[in-house]
Amino acid sequence: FGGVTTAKLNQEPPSWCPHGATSNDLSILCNDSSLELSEYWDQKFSGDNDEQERLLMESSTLYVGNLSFYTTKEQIYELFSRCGDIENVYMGLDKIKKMGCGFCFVEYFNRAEAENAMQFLNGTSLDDHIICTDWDLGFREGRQYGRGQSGGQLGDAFHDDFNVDRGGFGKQAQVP
Ligand code: GTA
Repeated sequence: FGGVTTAKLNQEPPSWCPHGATSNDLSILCNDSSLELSEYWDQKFSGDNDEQERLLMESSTLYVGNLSFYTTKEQIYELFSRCGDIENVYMGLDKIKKMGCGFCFVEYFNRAEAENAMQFLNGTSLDDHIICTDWDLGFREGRQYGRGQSGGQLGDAFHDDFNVDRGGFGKQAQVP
């Protein structure tokens, strides 16, 4: 399967991953809690909370986080198409450098395929990164860009561990 690696599990997902299970956790094989909504709420969504919840409950789109900045769209297709037919993949981009910044959205043709991916791919290792999946309310133009001041993901400005594939230490951690 080309660049996809799924066996190496020497990392924990970051604490900010919306769903905490890793592939070491057998509960993801049979526990529907992996399908529950996370606590993530898109602050920039223009509708109200009820509408956001309704969209999440009906969605066939997943947010995928903690990717290496170097993971390609082809690798995402390769891994996520194991769970169903993919309509689109939108790679997350640093809004200044226009380069990968560690997340993407995967749009399936139907909800059942997206549920498969939530159950079986959350916690998988891809490019030596334990990736995390979350329900998403649906891709809109602009959502592919990181919202942090430096151009990347907002959360990357605050992590305090070293991760060269995600830009080293977070910006805040670099401040003496
Ligand atoms: N469906 O979990 C997610 C998710 N995340 C994390 C990002 N997106 C997500 N979508 C779903 N589920 O389209 C989407 C966003 C956007 C794109 C890039 O990815 O909807 P972003 O990561 O740059 O910005 O988004 P976002 O999502 O607005 O940031 P968020 O989640 O509020 O903050 C991320 C983390 O940063 C927080 O959990 C916290 O750990 C840290 N953080 C943020 N602000 C602070 C702060 N002031 N102090 C300390 N830590 C902070």
